Order: sequence, then structure tokens, then C-alpha cells
Amino acid sequence: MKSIIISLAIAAITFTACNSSTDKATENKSSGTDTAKVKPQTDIATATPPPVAETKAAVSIKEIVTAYLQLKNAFTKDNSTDAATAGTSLETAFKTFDKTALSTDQKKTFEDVEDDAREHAEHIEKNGGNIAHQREHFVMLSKDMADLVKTFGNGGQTLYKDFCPMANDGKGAIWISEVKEIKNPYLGSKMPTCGTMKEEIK
Ligand SMILES: [Cu+2]
Repeated sequence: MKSIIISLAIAAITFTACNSSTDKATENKSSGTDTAKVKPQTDIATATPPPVAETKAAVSIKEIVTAYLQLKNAFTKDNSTDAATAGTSLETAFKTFDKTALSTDQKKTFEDVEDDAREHAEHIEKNGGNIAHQREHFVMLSKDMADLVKTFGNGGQTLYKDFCPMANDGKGAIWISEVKEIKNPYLGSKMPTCGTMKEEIK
């Protein structure tokens, strides 16, 4: 047991290297949470739907996030053809997403976003060669992605919500990114670092 606590303490120190004020109290807590994780759920009444936090882990929007990021990265490189291809991937990711594990509420949230997002993905797919128009759809698609991530998590990787006040004809627009540095998908090579990170999604 002692060695487990020590290794947890080492892990805690490794993860909080920038935060040297972390003390023994945190280390003790982390050894406690380990057992909480494997707590059996057999005695939950069958009529009660499981709380969101528990079902969340079973649902992964990884493929959707991956396809969206592929699209975003095509735009940062001003590559309209790659964006069209990524639009197809995103459409497919939505189409093949398994909704069976979702609760009724989650399903409704997902489907609301899905209808809208798939339409934008389709326009991006069909407008290869017209990057300005593709980016108009990307503005709204990115809002959909932000909603999706808020409800279903980041799909297994740290994401960032970025904002550029100059995008979308000066009305501003957000996007979701997997890199901390700003790489602007709306302005591309014209102003690659325009924008700020608004939120880290862990
Ligand atoms: Cu369109």
C-alpha cells in the first residue's frame, strides 16, 4: 500500500510540476479516488436513468472531432480541396455515430446539432474551389462543434476554443482546435495568428 501511495504522489508531482504548492492533502485524496472509480453500480434502481456523468464516459465523439479538426486544418492551409474531402469525412462520422448509448436527453441534443452540422458539412463538401463560401459554413459548423463538445466531452484529447474578431466579415467567429497556438482557419495565411484562446476543454 505504501508503494502505491508513493507512486501516486510521484504522479501527482509530475502532473502539477508548475504548481509547487500542491501538498500531502492532494496526494491522500488521489489514493482515495482510485477505489471510487471501480464502484459497482448494481444497486441502482432500474427505472432511474444513470446520471449524465456516468453515461458520458461510454459515449465518444472522437471520430467527429477528428474529422472536424481535419477540416479546420485544411482551412488554416487555405486548402479548399482538402476541406471538401474533410467535409465528406465529417458527414460520414456523423452518419456512423452510434447513438444507442445516449440517454433520451443526450439523443435530442445530439440530433439537434447533427441536423445542422451535417448540412454545413455537405455545403463544404460541395463547394471545393470556393473557400470563402466554405468558410461561411465553417462559422456555423464550429458553433455546432462547441455545443457538441460541451455535452459529450472532447473525444479524448485536450481541445481549445479560439476566437477571431476579424473573421466572418468582422462579426467574429470561434473554432475548436487541438493545438494551443493560434492557427486561424478563417484568415489562413493572410493572418495565421489572429485570434485568442478563450477556453481549454479538458
Ligand atoms: Cu452553402
